[in-house]
Parts: sequence; C-alpha cells; structure tokens
Amino acid sequence: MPVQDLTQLRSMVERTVAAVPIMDVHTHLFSPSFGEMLLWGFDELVCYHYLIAETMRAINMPYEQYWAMSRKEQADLIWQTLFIDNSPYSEACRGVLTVLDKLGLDVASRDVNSYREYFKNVTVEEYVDRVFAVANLESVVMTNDPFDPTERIVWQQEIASDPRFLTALRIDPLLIAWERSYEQLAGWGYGVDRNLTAETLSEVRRFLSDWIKKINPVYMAVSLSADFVFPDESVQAKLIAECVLPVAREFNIPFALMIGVKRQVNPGLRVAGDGIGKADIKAVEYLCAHYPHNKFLVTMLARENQHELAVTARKFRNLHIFGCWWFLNNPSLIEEMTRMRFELLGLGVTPQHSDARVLDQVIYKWSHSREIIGRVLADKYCDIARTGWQVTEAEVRRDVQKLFGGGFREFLQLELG
Ligand code: FIX
Ligand code: ZN
Repeated sequence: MPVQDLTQLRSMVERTVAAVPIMDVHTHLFSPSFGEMLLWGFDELVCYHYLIAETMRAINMPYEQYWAMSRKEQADLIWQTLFIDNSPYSEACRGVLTVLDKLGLDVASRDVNSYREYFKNVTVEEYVDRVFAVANLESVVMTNDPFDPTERIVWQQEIASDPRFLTALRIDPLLIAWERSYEQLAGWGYGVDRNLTAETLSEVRRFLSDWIKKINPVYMAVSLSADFVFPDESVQAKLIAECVLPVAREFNIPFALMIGVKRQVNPGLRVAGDGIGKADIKAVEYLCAHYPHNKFLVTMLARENQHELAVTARKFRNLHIFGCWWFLNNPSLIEEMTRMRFELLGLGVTPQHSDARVLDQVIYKWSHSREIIGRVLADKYCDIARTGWQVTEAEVRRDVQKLFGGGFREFLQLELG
C-alpha cells in the first residue's frame, strides 16, 4: 500500500482540528446570569492583567496611580503604551489583535473608538453566542468560588443556567487561608473550630457536599503554591486528606490541583502580581499512588515541571493532566509541551485550556492554540503515515474530539470505586 499523500493528510488534520468544537476545561468566565462578573468588550480585553504587568514595566507610573484610573483610562494607557509606543507582538498583545480581526474589525485602522462602538451595539447574550461561534466552543468550565461574596449572592437566587457554562468548585480560601475561612464557615452555620477536631472535619465535609449538591461542579479545584508538599502535618494537608478527597470520592468528581504559583511577588500589581516557582512532583506521585480511588486533574505552572508531570501521568490511570497554564500559554511553550505530551501520552491528555478571564479572549486563545496543536498533531500523523499506516479522517476526528474535551469527559465518568 503506497504511503498516503502527506500534504493532503496534513491539510485534513488541520481542517479537522479547526472544525471540532472545544470543551474549555478551565476559565474564569461566567454565564450572563452572573451579571457584572462576566467581563467582556474592548476595555476589559485590553485591561487583562497580563497587559497590566507588561504596561507597568514599560512606564514609570506609581501602581496606585494606575489603579485610581477609570477602566477606559486604563485601557487607553495600555493601548498607547503597548500597541502604539511599542509594537504589540507579545502573546497577550497579539491576542487582542486576533480578537479584533476575528470579529471583523479593522485592525489596521487602530481606531479604538470604532472598536468601542462595536461593543455598544451588541447585548451580552448576543455576544456570548457570537464568541462561542467564532471560537467554535462547545462549553466552558467556570471557576466558582463559594467564598466570593458577589458569587454567593448569585447562587442564592434562581439563576437561568446556560448549559454551555459548566461549574467548578474552587476552594482556595479553605485550603490556603483556613485561619480566616473557618470563621466564614462558622458564620454560615457550620460547626467548625480553628482546630481540626473530628467535628470540624465533618462539618467541612458537609460544607463541600452542600456546595457540590448546589452547583453540580465537574471538579473541585485549588491553586497551590510552588512549595506544596503532601503528605504533611499542615492544616492544608489534613483538610485535603480528611475532607476534600473523601468528598470528591463520594461524588466521583476529580480534585484539580494547579500547582506552582508564587503569590504576590509584586503586591503593587494586585491580580497581575503573582509569580512562578518550580514545584515538587513528589506530592502528585504520592496523592495518585495513595488515593487510587480518587481522580486527580493536574496542571503545573513551571516549564521545569512539565516533563516529570507527563511521565507521572504515564504511571497512574487516576491522573489526567491538562493545559499550558498561565505563563506557559505562549506559542513556543505550547508547542514544546504538546509535542512532549503527545509523544509520551498519545491521546491521554487534555492539551489546552484557555484560562480566559474576559469572554473575548477565548477567540484568540483557542485560535492560537488550535493552530499549534493542529501543526503538532499533523506531524504525528505524518510520522506514522510514513510507515505505511493509513490515517483516516474519521479516526482523526475521533482523536481530536478526545483531545478537545472527550477524553476529559471520559475521565469525569471514570469509576475507580
Ligand atoms: O489560579 C488560577 O486559576 C490562575 O489561572 C489565575 O489565578 C491567574 O490569575 C490567571 O488567570 C492565569 O491565566
Ligand atoms: Zn485560572
């Protein structure tokens, strides 16, 4: 059997990657029912915290002066600094241009007023539909924080659920700020004390169960610092072992660990002030090995952790790794990580998530990542086609659907007893 035409194969793969709708497994987006919590439009897009950090190192302005500005003033400053006074080829800047272009706006005009005018003439509901269509999204997973007072108010009302917006129960305050969160739990009627007594641990489990029943999350998640260790004598480790993991197993939902942040290395930058640290893979190995009935979703922030994380994923069927997170969500690192993961894990990985905070961003984050994932995937199929293996379009579609959410959903359904 002759080797199939590799040029035709490559274009079929890239066409299929473009055509398959995506489940975006981690975002900070909200459905329109959450009101102002859903960020969208030109000024929010330009004021993404990645661009705040890039702007504040390019100009010598006191941080508080920036934070005192209006959203429009902030956007005008960022636009002038990063797009006009400097060429906007950083990934976060390029992303803004990709969004404007994919929406059919005239990027060459650099006419900010026309961009703002576009958003004045669309409702948020219309815009959600438009963005999902342009980005070819099937669904997004929100980040739902029961400790966020604004979000709590929304959940106390009957909200119109949008099936495209799935939930995730985010429990950072519980695990990284117990000395404050236990008082909140007590105020909400949970019989907890600062000391992790049997009663307190039972009530924390009840709190988690109550919220799982209320919001039906696809997973529970936490962002952990680079110095996360487990097992450990810490309050954090005890809450994970005695509360999070038993409840996650009871409801058969994964525990998502996002490991490697160094919080507020520059507090003046506020939400843009977090840094990065290499974490210890031993904690992931221990959790997967000692809790075989629990499922773990893991993404790590340091480039140096990526190879060992992929190798660890080869060892445990209860570990599913995902995304090129945060400072890794750049073309050069997405390509490096995706090649390595496809070579080590085949289809057993969810290669990307957007982490979008502003609705518009899914347009660029997925346009850029589809291009890279498609290129890498085409290389992989060409490699096997050169041996005489016949690659069919149906199998490529099956594979891409798995990478773009199907494998993730299979992991969610996995029963480990
Ligand atoms: O912890 C997280 O979910 C991080 O993704 C965010 O805290 C971070 O600010 C972000 O949006 C990165 O893209
Ligand atoms: Zn995030």
